[in-house]
Amino acid sequence: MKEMSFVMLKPDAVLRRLSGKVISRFEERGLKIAAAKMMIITRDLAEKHYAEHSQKPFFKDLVDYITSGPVLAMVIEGEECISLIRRMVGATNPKEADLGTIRGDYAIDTGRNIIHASDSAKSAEREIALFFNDSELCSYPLPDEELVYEEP
Ligand code: IDP
Ligand code: MG
Repeated sequence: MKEMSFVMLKPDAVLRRLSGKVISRFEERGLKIAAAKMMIITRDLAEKHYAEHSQKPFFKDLVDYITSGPVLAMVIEGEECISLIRRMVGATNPKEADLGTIRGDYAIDTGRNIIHASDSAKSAEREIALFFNDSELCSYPLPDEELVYEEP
C-alpha cells in the first residue's frame, strides 16, 4: 500500500551538512520525495508538532532544539513507507540505534538525534497537514514505479 510519511531533518542535521547524505538513503531505497522545504519553525508550530510530549520533562528543551535553526521538512512517499522509514531512522536514543540506521550512523545524543519521522498513518496525516498545504505535495510517477511487484 502506498503511504506518505512526514520526515524532518532537524537543525543539527542541516547545520552538520548531512542533509544530502540522509536524503540519498531515502532515494537509494527507492522512495519518492513528494515535498521538501527548508524552514525555521515557530515555537507555536513546534509545540503543535510535539503536542503529545507537552507534559514530558524534556518538552522545553525539545522545542528549543527544533526551533534553534533551519529544518528540512519533507513528505516521502512509497510502499508501506511509514514503518520502513522508522526502521531506517533507528531508535530514539542514538546510542541504542543499530549501526546502519540514520541515527545509529550519525548521532549519539537523544537530544540531538538529527531526524524526525512519523510513527503511524494517523501521525503522518496530522504532521503533513501541519507543515504542508495540499498544493505543495507533488504527484509524479517515477520511471521504475510500474516495476513494483504487487502481492496477489
Ligand atoms: P521519536 O523521534 O523517535 O519518535 P519520541 O519519543 O516521539 O521519539 O520523542 C520525540 C523527540 O523528543 C525525540 O526524537 C528526541 O529529539 C526528543 N526526546 C525524546 N526523549 C527525550 C529525552 O528523554 N530527552 C531529551 N529529548 C528527548
Ligand atoms: Mg515520535
